[in-house]
Amino acid sequence: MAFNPNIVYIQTGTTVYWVNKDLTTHRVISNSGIFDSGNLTNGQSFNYTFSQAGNYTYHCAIHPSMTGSIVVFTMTNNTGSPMTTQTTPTNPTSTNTGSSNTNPTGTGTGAIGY
Ligand SMILES: [Cu+2]
Repeated sequence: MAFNPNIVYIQTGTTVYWVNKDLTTHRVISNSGIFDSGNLTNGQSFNYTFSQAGNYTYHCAIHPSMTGSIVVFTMTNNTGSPMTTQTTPTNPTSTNTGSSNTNPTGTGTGAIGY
């Protein structure tokens, strides 16, 4: 008897479902006590949504040798800020209209390579 998969990696906000595919009753319980499925008989399921990053270990209350963990991470971009889903451009009107090319002042035209 085991949890399969034994370790699950998810992003914050993901709901994890446990389904008892065994004929034996099992009970998923968090080691820290944040979730408890109660007894699950064959075919019954339990779900829990992980909203904070962390490593959540759990076991079966009936069979303590059955253990597993859920690793919850927050996806970040390269600035370290949480990624957001952007539906509209934040800056749809360009501020660079090409004025640097259309309005050359021409005062430094001979400066290169003197
Ligand atoms: Cu069990």
